[in-house]
Amino acid sequence: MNPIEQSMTSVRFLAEGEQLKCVCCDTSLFKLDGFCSTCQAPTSLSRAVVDRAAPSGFISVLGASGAGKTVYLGMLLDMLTKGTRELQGLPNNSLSVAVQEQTISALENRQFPEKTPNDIDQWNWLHCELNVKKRRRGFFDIISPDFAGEALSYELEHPGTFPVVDKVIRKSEGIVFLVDSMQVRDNGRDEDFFAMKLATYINNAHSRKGAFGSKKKAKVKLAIVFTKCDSCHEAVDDPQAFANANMPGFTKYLERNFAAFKFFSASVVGSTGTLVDRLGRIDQIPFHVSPHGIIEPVEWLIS
Ligand SMILES: Nc1nc2c(ncn2[C@@H]2O[C@H](COP(=O)(O)OP(=O)(O)OP(=O)(O)O)[C@@H](O)[C@H]2O)c(=O)[nH]1
Ligand SMILES: [Mg+2]
Repeated sequence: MNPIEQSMTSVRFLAEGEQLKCVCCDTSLFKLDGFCSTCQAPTSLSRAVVDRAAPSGFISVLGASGAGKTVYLGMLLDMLTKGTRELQGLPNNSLSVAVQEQTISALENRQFPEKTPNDIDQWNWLHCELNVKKRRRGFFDIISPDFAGEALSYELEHPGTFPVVDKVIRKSEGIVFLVDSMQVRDNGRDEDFFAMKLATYINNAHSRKGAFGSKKKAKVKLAIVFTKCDSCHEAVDDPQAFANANMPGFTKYLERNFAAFKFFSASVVGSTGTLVDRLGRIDQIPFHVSPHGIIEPVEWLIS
């Protein structure tokens, strides 16, 4: 929008008494469709949150490219929709349904969903109404974008390139931090370094000062989830011990800087096969869907 268009739209909206703020970064929105000019969150999401008038909170799902964010989010939404003993959820916009649909349809066709593109306007944003049976005020909405892992990595190296990452992390009350368990087992130090970089970024976004300027531990809750545990049984029995053994720098950093964190293990499929074509391209084939440990991190975060 050019400056003249923007001021005309602003005048019109102010005249109509309409004032909508971005749910992610609080920028005033002067268009009913499209994306926020600061963080690129879809305007429809902000409108849906205002219309619901229920308490809402960001729970972001972070992790390197290939850690399993899209698969995890899609399966999480599917399980919440079906409902568990403690939680019942309902997707609140078409983008949320798209996350669920892409994952479930792909898995049903013995495929994994496509890699998330780096263009922010192609990301899906999950907005799910939760009915938490144990909470006194039982209704709570959770919001999370399906980030592209490469965009996240780029933002860690060059802060400010993807402002949406910073805005969402600052807004998040809880974070599901996905780590590929197979990569940790086979290539531990690289994962350790990436996880430390991401934890430092989160810590900076949530840093707090105590008395006399001393630094206090960040209050945001971190659920660190080892994904793809169907292929890495070492991480299933005791995820904390697995982390201590394979990601020593990361675990020490968490102990020093975060007030609440817990390790989990998860998988979406029961087993996978590897397909190599004549050109040497490798493809993973999910044999059957058998979710494990998907809901537990979210239950812990909102408890
Ligand atoms: N064995 C196994 N593999 C999985 C599982 N979940 C995901 N994968 C594999 O991990 C790959 C990446 O999963 P995605 O969910 O697309 O990863 P992502 O974090 O969204 O990646 P980006 O979109 O690049 O950020 C999939 O294509 C599968 O090969 C799982 O539960 N078990
Ligand atoms: Mg993805």
